[in-house]
Amino acid sequence: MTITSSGADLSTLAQQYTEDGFVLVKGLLSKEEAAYYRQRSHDLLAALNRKDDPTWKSAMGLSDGATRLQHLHDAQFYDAAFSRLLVDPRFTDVAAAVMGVEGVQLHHTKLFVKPPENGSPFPLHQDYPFFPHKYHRVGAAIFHFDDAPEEKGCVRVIPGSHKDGPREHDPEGSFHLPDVPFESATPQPAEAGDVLFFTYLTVHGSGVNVSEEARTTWLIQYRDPGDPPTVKTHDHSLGQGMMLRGVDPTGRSAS
Ligand SMILES: O=C(O)CCC(=O)C(=O)O
Repeated sequence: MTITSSGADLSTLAQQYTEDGFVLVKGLLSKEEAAYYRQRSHDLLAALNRKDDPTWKSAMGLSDGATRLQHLHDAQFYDAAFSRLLVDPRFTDVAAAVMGVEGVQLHHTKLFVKPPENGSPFPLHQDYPFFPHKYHRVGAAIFHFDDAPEEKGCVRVIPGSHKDGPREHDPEGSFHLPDVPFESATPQPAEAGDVLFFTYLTVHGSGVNVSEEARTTWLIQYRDPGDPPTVKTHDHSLGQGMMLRGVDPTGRSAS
């Protein structure tokens, strides 16, 4: 049995991920670390002062009115604190274990702040159509830098949905799954420091932040370096292909 530095048993986490398509690792970061990253996230977004809002058009139907979302791709290219998290063994050991491989490669990262009262939801979707790979060994880890109860628009997943494989998506559309009821996904409330790992085939989304506090998360999309993309897409991400754990057995750099 291998115990992670957060106290979790790696083989149990891997079993859950295989069975359910996701696993919530409690306390992977300490509360102090989460608070530190929360502050850095908000400072970074304030310093950049970007006006673009990545709220999905298809998210409109999930809220009563207009919602807002702040984001930043590839925060590790702006602040070295995020680079350190990328190679932190507490994260990379779990990412390797759940994929059942030694090497973990970076695909991209996304910092999200859902502002209080009207933080944007994400309609249910798979990440697969955005960047399909041959063996589907691609996943996401959502780091929670503050508490994310249901009223803050926590992530929801449909347990076991990854087992049905890639779903039909409208290539011209927004890639959300309008035929899957939002309520069919199970909320995954999390505390500051928890990290939610899920496969890119797992159907997931999240609700509106109707609380009085922002929800702050950092999503790291990782993959098995031995799993090649089948479509050349989403390759603009800075640092894609960087090894986060182990060695790239293919000798191939980012593609
Ligand atoms: O952060 C969330 O609430 C969900 C994000 C998500 O589903 C995505 O970026 O694909």
